[in-house]
Amino acid sequence: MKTICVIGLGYIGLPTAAMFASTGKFRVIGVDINGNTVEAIQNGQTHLHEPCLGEKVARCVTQGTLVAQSEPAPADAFIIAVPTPITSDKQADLSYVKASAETLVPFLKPNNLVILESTVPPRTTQDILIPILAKSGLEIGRQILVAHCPERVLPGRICYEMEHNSRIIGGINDISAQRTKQLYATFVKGEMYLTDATSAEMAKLMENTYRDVNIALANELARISNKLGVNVWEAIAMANKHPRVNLHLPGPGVGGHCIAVDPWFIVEKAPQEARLIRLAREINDSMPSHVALTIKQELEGIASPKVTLLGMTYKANVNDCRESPSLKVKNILESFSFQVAAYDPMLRTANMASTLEEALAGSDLVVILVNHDAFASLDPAKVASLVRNRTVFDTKNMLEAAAWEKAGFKVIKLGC
Ligand code: SAJ
Repeated sequence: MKTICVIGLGYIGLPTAAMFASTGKFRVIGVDINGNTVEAIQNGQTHLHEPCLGEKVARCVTQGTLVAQSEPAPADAFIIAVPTPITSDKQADLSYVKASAETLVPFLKPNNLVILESTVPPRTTQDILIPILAKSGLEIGRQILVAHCPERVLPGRICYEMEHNSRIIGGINDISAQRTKQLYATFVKGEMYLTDATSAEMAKLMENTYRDVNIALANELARISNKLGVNVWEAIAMANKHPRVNLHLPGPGVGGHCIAVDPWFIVEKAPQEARLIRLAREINDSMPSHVALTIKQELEGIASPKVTLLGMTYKANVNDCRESPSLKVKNILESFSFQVAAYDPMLRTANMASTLEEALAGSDLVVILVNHDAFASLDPAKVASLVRNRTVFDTKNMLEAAAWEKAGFKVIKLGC
């Protein structure tokens, strides 16, 4: 049986390890520097809220096909799936990628395959990964095969998409790409497209940049529509009836660890040329303050106002707060000295209301920041009975305005 060593047991590494382990064809060693993560997985548990992942991990650990530990071990293939955040000056922080590559050098042996899954700026595989692996003294491209195989799965649907999405496989040479394809073919049902490592890095960044620029366009259209008295949601729905139009939707900003980050990796490599990409980032980053200023305007004249923010995660139906626009809205409102109550059915943290009732009690403005399924069943009459002032600001167009107006609410929608 072949052994795969997966470095990094986060949102991508753990599901990847579990998918390989579930095939029954491999012994998978998951490695993480976080002792709590390792311990949880050793006990068959996972800290990630993803459909099917928990039971998959538990089953693999019980069957012995997946083990977790804090150091790498000899293996046939190594997969690096560690975070690549950005620094405060919007440069890719590759320290985790570099450190992971360094830790596996002592374990490399001829005929090994090393795959980088982390999202990285173009040329990282060639210019950073290969020189580190070369410290093994083995010939890269012949004795050690190397590929960049970017992950493309959507949080909330990770297990399904990992199996069914197509994949881009960027080998440093043809044999590296072929070997990587063979490995992933053990569980991937989607097409696999072979290319070189740098093109694969660029293609991954282009996917998220496409979405970021499209959302920035939607956010700009929302602000224009607001000025012109147009309902942006209806206008976008109608424009999207055109067979070649697919406008994305406005909102309080773009969060998550991917779309709000990855476009900067292109800007970093080509700052003069990446003008639209940079502007889109700036537009999306300006949305939390636009939302906060709309709230401030609405509360003018109310002494010591209380605002209730519904939804603190970066998007619907996940429990992930990274780069969440809601947190930025909350911080800005607190800087205005407003009383801010935050509630999220997906999260339980100390600085948030533990019940919806507590968050709504005595509120002057209720703001929907995330379209969690749970909010679709909010009862306007019940909310009306708890708040002080009946005003609701819907940044995700999820509330049925007529029902709320019937319960006495003033309904404000972003982009209307
Ligand atoms: N958002 C909008 N308007 C929209 C769509 C999204 O404001 O029309 C916001 C969301 O609320 C959220 C942010 O954008 O704050 C990002 O959410 P998302 O669902 O668009 O994307 P992620 O970050 O969860 O996952 C993306 C996916 N990329 C693409 O769809 C091209 C996923 O497939 C990638 O694997 C993932 O990034 C990644 O890891 O790179």
